[in-house]
Amino acid sequence: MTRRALVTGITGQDGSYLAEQLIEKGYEVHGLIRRSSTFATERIDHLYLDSHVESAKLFLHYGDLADGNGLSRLMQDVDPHEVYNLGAQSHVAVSFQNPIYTADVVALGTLRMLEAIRMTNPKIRFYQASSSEMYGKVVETPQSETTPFHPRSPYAVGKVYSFWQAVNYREAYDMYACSGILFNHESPRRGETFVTRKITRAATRIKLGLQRKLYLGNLDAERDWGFAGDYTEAMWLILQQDEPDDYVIATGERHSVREFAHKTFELLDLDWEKHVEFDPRYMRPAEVELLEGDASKARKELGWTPKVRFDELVEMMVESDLELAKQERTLVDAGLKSIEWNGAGR
Ligand code: NAP
Ligand code: G4F
Repeated sequence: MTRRALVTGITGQDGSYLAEQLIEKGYEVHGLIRRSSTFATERIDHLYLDSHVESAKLFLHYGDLADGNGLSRLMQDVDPHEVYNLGAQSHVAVSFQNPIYTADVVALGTLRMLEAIRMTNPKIRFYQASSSEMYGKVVETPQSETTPFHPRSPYAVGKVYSFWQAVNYREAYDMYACSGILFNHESPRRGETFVTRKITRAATRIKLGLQRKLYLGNLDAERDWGFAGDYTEAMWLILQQDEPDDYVIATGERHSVREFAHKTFELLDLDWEKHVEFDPRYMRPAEVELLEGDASKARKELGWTPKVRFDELVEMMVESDLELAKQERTLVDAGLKSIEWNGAGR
């Protein structure tokens, strides 16, 4: 029997890796997408075209986590075996600017999904994209499943709400609802306003004379950065267990934003201090200073380990963005594109 998965946030970084992996495993994948005036399916377009997944099925449906009726209808139409709730306004800094919208999507959106499942078929397995941001002002290091939460942004508060809704639906209605508490994970598909991709995009453009400066905020913040493709494998594993549970997914290694910038520019034979400038606009009203995860439960119970480590992750992102910058340079040299000189405000 073909298994069906419904993925919210399928056009995002994680959604694209997860969709690829589910299709490879033989799933029929259904994705929720938002209507916009331009196409936003760049990260998943290849799934229609790759010959090795020719026989697989990917179906996209318009909807929004803010529209509960639409979610219920979709749940009935798709009748999935597994639901992965990855959709979110996922940018922490933006959540300070749009707190109510963020709460609607990140917090109530999860509740709408859980209700749609409960009313349609409570046997559906549900994965919630929980976040290490929930640990916020950390009370211990490393952080594990037993570490108390202290969220530091509207986004993180919304994620804590969703985490507890998933626990409550598990306990109250015996539903298979789980959270992966994922620490930061990156890739060449990472959104360009998150700090790692912002750095690799800028450094490679600087290398090719397409940009002069990179403006950043807090260089001292430390994160436990892994590779998104490894982390989406963990999402699937979490839904394959006999009993539903919550798991921390992390590498157990932390590095500062400064180290990430240093490593990136070093790979390009550039001195990062000559190109990086401080811009107070990127400071947050409340900061999460450090995150480092203890994924020993996932290692023991899921058999999950991260394959890609920090150095390899930075190399992978630099290599991919250098290719993009070369393509851009060709267009500029041919007079088909003008140069955006700096990255301020992005
Ligand atoms: P992302 O690249 O920002 O993707 C977010 C996805 O959510 C996009 O597909 C976006 O659609 C969709 N979305 C936004 N608002 C929506 C709405 N109102 N209704 C339906 N869909 C909506 O995020 P990601 O890095 O892949 O992360 C996936 C999930 O994991 C998110 O929930 C994030 O909060 C969580 N998480 C991420 C990390 C990390 O380090 N990446 C760590 C822990 C947890 P559009 O393409 O139309 O914008
Ligand atoms: O890359 P970031 O924006 O990621 P952040 O805030 O850690 O959130 C990401 O990871 C979470 C998991 O822990 C996810 F839940 C969330 O959805 C998202 O994917 O910022 C990382 C650090 C922060 O401390 C920030 O203050 O980098 C610092 N930073 C310094 N300069 C910057 C910048 N961040 C951004 N985005 N842009 C800057 O110029």
